[in-house]
This record gives sequence, structure tokens and C-alpha cells, in this order.
Amino acid sequence: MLKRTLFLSMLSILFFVMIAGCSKNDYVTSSYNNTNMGTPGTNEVFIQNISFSPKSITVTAGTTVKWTNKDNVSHTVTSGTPGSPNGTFDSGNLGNGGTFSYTFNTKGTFPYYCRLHQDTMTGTVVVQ
Ligand SMILES: [Cu+2]
Repeated sequence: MLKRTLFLSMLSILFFVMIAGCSKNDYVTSSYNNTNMGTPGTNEVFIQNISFSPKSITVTAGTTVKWTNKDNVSHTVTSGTPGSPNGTFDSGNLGNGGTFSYTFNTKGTFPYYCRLHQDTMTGTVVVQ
């Protein structure tokens, strides 16, 4: 009888751990994005699902581009290529809902990235 009780309580502990593990994973995968994303407007870039959207944006010289972080984790908008910021602009850490704007007065191609996710998060502003 004692063995049976012990077995049942161990089984329920194991079950509880499995349930807890599952819900924790669900929380982790859903924690970085908002459900209400919307669509970026003209001259606007959304930061969502750990990426820049659109990844490449083309504007005319003198245009101000605005980034909005839709994720629930912090990101940066940093000019240059991963590991090599060129100092033209850097938003610093943007939390959920955080925005950053920069006016592009010079024609050219301007790569940028997120310092916190530089393996995957890169984007380009093309100024014509
Ligand atoms: Cu990031």
C-alpha cells in the first residue's frame, strides 16, 4: 500500500513537471511578439519576430525613417554591419513600443543591424 502511494505521488509529480515545462515553453515562444502587429506605414520599419520588416526600405534623400519595436524584447537600430558599428546612428536599447527616427540626407546604401541579435537581425536603407 505504501509502495503504491509512493508510486502515485511520484507519477503526479512527474506529470506536474511535464505540464509546467510545456507551459513555460509556450510562454517563451510567445513572449517576444505582440499579437496586434499592424502594418508598417510609408517610410516606417517594424521590428517584429526578431527581424526588421521590411528588411530593405528605399526612400528619397531627406526622408525620415521611423522604426518601432513591436517585440516584447529589446532591440537596437545600429548603423553599420554586425560587429562593426559605423557611428552614423544608434538607437540604443528599444523596449516594446519604443521608436527611433533618423533622417537620411545623403544618397547611398546604409546597412544597419541590432546589436542584441546581430547574428540574424540586419536591414538596409537605400536612399535615392
Ligand atoms: Cu534585436
